[in-house]
Amino acid sequence: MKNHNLFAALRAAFPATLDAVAVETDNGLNYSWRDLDRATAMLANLLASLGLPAGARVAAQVEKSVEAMMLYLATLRAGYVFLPLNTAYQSAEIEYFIGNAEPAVVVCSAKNFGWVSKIAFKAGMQNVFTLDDDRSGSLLDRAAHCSDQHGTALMRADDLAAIVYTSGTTGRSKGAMLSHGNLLSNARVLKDYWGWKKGDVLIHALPIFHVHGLFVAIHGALLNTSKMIWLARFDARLVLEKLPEATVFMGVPTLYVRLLAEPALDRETCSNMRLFISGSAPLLIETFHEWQQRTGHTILERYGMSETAMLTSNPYQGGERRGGTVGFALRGVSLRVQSDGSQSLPTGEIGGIQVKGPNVFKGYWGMPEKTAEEFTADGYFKTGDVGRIDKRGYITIVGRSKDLIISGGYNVYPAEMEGYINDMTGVAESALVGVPHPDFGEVGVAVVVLKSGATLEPDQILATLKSMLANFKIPKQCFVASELPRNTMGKVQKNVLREQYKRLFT
Ligand code: MLC
Ligand code: AMP
Repeated sequence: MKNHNLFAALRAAFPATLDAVAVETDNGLNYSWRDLDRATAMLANLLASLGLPAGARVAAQVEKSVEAMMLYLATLRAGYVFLPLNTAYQSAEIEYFIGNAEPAVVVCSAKNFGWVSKIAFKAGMQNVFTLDDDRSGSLLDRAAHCSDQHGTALMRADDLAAIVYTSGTTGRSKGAMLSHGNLLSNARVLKDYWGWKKGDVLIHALPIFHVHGLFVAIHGALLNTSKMIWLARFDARLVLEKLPEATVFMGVPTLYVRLLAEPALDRETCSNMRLFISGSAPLLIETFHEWQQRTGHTILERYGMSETAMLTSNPYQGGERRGGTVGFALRGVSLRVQSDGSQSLPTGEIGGIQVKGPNVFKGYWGMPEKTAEEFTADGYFKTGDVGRIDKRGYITIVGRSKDLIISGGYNVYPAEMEGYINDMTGVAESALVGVPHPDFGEVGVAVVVLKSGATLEPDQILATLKSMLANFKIPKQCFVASELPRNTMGKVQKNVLREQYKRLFT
């Protein structure tokens, strides 16, 4: 049987001599290709020594580090399923993910070991390790005793490689199950389409617990034998400092906005660069044009999802990169725009975007009914995004049918936040809406109606949310209102609230 393990393909792209630098960090460390090979073998051996069942999940909520990336690669190599978790998540959120995904291994930072291990042990898990961004922790201590030789587990294309939690289109967070075949096919298509070439150097400035930083960026660089300049976190000045040594940069729109705010950004700084890629949220046309003027480069915007990896892209060559559009469906991706009544719409008409292809996920972990709801009878996945295709084939995303706020590239799910607010003593009901924001693109604003006689202040509501939930989810403003606008059917009119607060930050 052919081995479809994604790691096998990435490993096959390592250079023949393994001495060259594969990853250079912002604190002066260099990791060679040999280091990646040996350390992933040691970590894979550690995982293999735990006697985990096939398909076991390895959950990681750790700060960004090269070792954290190695843990991901080692999980693939050993044939287990990686489950990345945003570092901002607090205990209620982690409890949900652990309860839902039932990982066999949990890796967390030392400072969180107390509460994370309590949750994990309560859920019956035995393997909780620590890993910090200074190369310390019990995971590395244990792996240090393991052999630095390890084969690559034999996988079918359909076997799971990762579970990525996303709010999806409805309900609570759902684990999108991505297979080795999903991820590898996408990585290969992007390698060709974005013209990755010998000598490319990628600035990796994104978090590695989401599709963009974990898959698009890392797979892109590794599959092309490209060095990564590894930044622990996005810092506009540091990116500017590194640009002259790099050729490829990937960012969410907020990163471009923040880079543009740096006076030192100019053509000279970007003269070595080949490609700037944006995605995960809409890139404003103003940002697109300003970038062109300041740097002489045209940002290439692409569109994707946790459930599908990348779906569309503006062309790298042989066509115009059109601002405000997300380009064309990638090779192998069938994309159509449908009406509410499931009719395919003619060119230019706006409707729901549906997709099919080798990159489209296997379903939501443990939720067969939810999975079935999100697919059409003929096998297309309903993205929850609304868009149109123009005469030339360019796809434009005009909105979302799913109630979702994308803030600085992170998803905030209004129903989840409203649930927490509604549970507070004194609250009758609430609505969370997304409004434009100059830095994050869009942010949440909460409108809360109190029960008669209650005296809750907006600051108290925000402070309570902050004590429970990931910081990026916290509404940037909260208002107490006497009622929520409703239509004749009694449904809350979020569009009215969006209109009312649209100039709050701009
Ligand atoms: C941080 N904050 C945010 C926020 N990030 N608020 C709203 N939205 C965000 N995205 C808030 C924090 O809560 C905190 O508030 C304050 O800002 C400072 O926090 P920080 O951690 O110091 O922020 P910073 O480091 O500046 O982070 C901003 C950022 C980060 C833009 C660098 O958000 C980021 O890395 N975003 C990228 C997300 C990403 O990779 N998405 C890809 C998803 S994959 P307070 O009040 O606590 O001080 C996907 C599929 C696809 O969508 O197509 O790619
Ligand atoms: P996630 O659930 O985090 O994977 O977010 C995926 C969602 O991000 C998509 O369904 C889109 O709504 C949005 N998205 C990703 N890329 C773009 C883009 N280039 N333009 C507009 N929206 C985007």
